[in-house]
This record gives sequence, structure tokens and C-alpha cells, in this order.
Amino acid sequence: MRKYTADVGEEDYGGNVELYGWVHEVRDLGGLVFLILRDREGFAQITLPKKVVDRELFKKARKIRRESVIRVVGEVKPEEKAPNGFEIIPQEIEILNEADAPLPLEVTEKVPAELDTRLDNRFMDLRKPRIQAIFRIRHVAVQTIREFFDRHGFVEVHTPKIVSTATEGGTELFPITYFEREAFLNQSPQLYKQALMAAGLEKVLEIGPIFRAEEHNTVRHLNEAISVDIEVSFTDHEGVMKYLEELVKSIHENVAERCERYLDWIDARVEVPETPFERVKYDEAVEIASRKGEEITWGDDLSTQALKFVAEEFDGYYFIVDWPTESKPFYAMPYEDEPEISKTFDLMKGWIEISSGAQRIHTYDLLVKRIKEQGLDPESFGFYLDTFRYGMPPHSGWGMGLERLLMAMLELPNIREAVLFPRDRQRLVP
Ligand code: ATP
Ligand code: AMO
Repeated sequence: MRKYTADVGEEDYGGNVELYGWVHEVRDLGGLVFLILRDREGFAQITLPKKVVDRELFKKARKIRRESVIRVVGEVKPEEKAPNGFEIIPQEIEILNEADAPLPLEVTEKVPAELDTRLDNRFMDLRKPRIQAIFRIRHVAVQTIREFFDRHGFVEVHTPKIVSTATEGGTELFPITYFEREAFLNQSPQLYKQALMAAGLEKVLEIGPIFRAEEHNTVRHLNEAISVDIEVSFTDHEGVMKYLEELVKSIHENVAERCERYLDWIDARVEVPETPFERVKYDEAVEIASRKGEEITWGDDLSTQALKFVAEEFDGYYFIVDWPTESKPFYAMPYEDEPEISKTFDLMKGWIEISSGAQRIHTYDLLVKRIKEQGLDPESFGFYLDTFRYGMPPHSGWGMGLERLLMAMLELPNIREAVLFPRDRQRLVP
């Protein structure tokens, strides 16, 4: 019977199983050869005592090169000294594809490798259980996001990634050639998800790529990331913050529950955060950071150092709310009675921003005014502005970097660890 290594158990003792995988290790002790077979779910020891197994099979096994792909059929026997308490005495070993030698990267991790070397040989790097685990967990996180919003009546959408305008001030755009015209890779589905509020979809979810021409090389910036975006009509920023904190909690719960094996592989423990998350006002954050010696001009974005000072005061996830209107994009809604402050929030874990969002301006005149105040040209927002003229409901939303969340939840030292094939300032291949 075909099985994954992790599914072989006591019920198989004495019977035959069929396994497919890679040759992780070959240990030749003369009269005894061990092959360690690795598949998607773990390891199995294939034991070949010279006196017991077929002679040809024994000769074949000791010559198999590491990382070759094999199929094994054999009898399962309990064996205390083997990885999962069992070994397989093979009747058949079929080499489906022999690997070349030497290997470009050591999958057994007996030799440590730099991140760059690992990423250059990412397909090999991903064979390591503790690396692959991140993507098994990522899958569960994405499933949870879909389940969560489906349960809450959201419609999952896909908006264009080739666009004509910027949406987020601050970060740069990647220009592309679109036939005779210049176009850009989208930085955020912002304008489209708002347009869908005018379209009457009311609650939308998008999980898709965002592209940002960040020049700098940091552990938390990618040039291509996956953003989880929502937009919701007839609610304010508090309304969408509730979705955000309940979602983050739900992702932690599901990962803790469904990913035990993968968490073991990376030696991580996931603690489910309690909701509601603490709300810290921007003014309070400024006060904390100033007290600790960081110079801040009211109205500016918080520097990395300022955020590090603030992070010392808060455990786990917390929101920084009520940012100065001038520090946020043009679409953020100012408070009616205090327009220099906006109905905005960033979700933080430590000093890293996980998500940001806001209640949006939904009236045409105020939006045009804010676009101009930010030094932008309303002309270039034609299609977007039209959606505000013929019945735009009040609405709010946020965007969350999926890799940022994984980085926070799994305490990854570098955001690149959460991406299969990361794009950064230096890296375009593989
Ligand atoms: P966003 O998604 O809004 O870009 P972010 O977490 O990437 O969120 P930034 O606005 O890019 O945040 O940067 C947050 C803070 O970190 C800013 O104060 C910025 O000056 C600082 N920062 C940006 N790049 C670097 C860098 N390479 N090294 C140190 N600090 C940086
Ligand atoms: P913002 O620009 O803050 O907001 O982006 C939202 C979230 O996306 C993630 N993110 C990144 N992750 C990795 N590398 C990057 N270079 C990168 N840039 C952003 C972060 C960030 O919190 N339109 C608004 C969202 C909204 O208001 O709905 C926006 O794009 O996790």
C-alpha cells in the first residue's frame, strides 16, 4: 500500500508498504546498508542486511547516490533505533531518477549554508524539512484566511496588477511597457477594492501580489509580496480592526492545531494571542519613543528606532492608532472634530508592521482636496474619483503582508524565509 513515511504505523508491522521519496542518506556498514528515505512528511529507514535481502538489491542500494528519487516496496518492522520506531526491509528498490554528484547544497544540513547560497539553490533548500515546514504552515494560514472571510460573507476578488497610477505614497513603482504606453506593477489593490464598494460588493477579500520598488535591503522588505486585502462597506476603522485581530487569532489557532508536525520541524511554538489587541495612540507612541531619546517631529512616520522603543513596552500584537493625517495616504479619513488626526491603524508585532488600514474618505470633494494636499494630481485618478460621485458607501479596510505575518508568527529572522522564490534588490533569479 502506498503511504507517506509519517503514516506508517503499528498497523503496518508485518505487512508491506510502498514509499516514494529521495535518498536522504546512505550508510554503508559493510554487511548492513541503511538508506534514509525522505518524503514530504518525514523519514523512513530502509534497512538492508546483506544476509537477508536479495544480492542484486544490496549491491544496488549501496551505490545509490544521495538525493536520487526512489520507490521502495518492503516489509515494515518495529525497530527502536530507527527514526520513527520502524524500519523497512525492502523487496524492491526502483531508482526513478539518479541524482548527479556533487550536490549544490547539502540537504542534511551537516554543512551550514549562507542564505544567498540557499536561495540560489532554492529547490534543494526546500527539501529540508524545516524549510518546507514554513510553506506547509503558509498553506494553512492562507486556507484559514479564506475560510474566515467566507464565513463572514466576503467575496474573494482579483483586481488588475498592471495599472496606470500609484496608490501608496512613499514607495516606488516598477514601470513597465504596456504597448505604446507606460504602466506600472500595482503596489496595492487599494483603488480597486474601494471601487468595488461603489459596485455594491460590500465585503471583499483579495489575496494577491503587490510590487514595491523598495531600494533598500532590509529583513522585512520584499519587492514582490503577497498582500491580504479587505474592504468593507458601512463600517468604520474599528469594524475592520476587529476582523483583523480575530483573523490573526484564528490563523494562530489553526496553525497551532493543524501544523504540530511542521512546527516541530522548525522548533517553533505558536501562542494564540488574546483579543482584543491593545490600542496605542500615535501620540502615546511618540511620547514613549521621545522619552527614550528618539527625536520625533509630530506628524512624521515613526522611525525604525522609534518603533523599537515602543515595542519594548508591548508584548505580542498591538495596534498603533490615530495617526497624523499627513503621515498617511490621501484616502485615509480624518476625524471630523480633529482633522489633523485620521481614523487609521497599523497592526504591530514588536517593531515590525504587519498590517495597516483605515476608514476611507467616501466623499468626492474631501478626497479631491486630500489628493491635492498630498501633491498629487486628481486628473490621474479619473476612474477612481468617478466611483465617488454616484453613490459610494462609507467604507474601511486594510492590507496585511502575508510574509510579514508569517515572519511574526514563526519568529523568522528574515522575511525571505517566508517566500519560495524571493524578489529583492539583488535577486531576480531563481
Ligand atoms: P509600509 O508597508 O507602509 O511600507 P513598512 O513597515 O515597510 O510599511 P516603511 O514605511 O517602509 O514601513 O518604513 C517604516 C520605517 O522604517 C520608516 O520610518 C522608515 O524610515 C524606516 N525604514 C525604511 N527602510 C529602512 C531601512 N532600509 N533601514 C532602516 N529603516 C528603514
Ligand atoms: P501598506 O503600504 O502599509 O498599506 O501595506 C500593507 C501591508 O503590506 C505589507 N508590505 C510589505 N511586505 C513585504 N515587503 C514589502 N515591501 C511590503 N510593503 C508592504 C506590510 C504592510 O503592513 N493600501 C494600504 C492598505 C490599506 O489601507 O488597505 C497599503 O498598501 O505588511
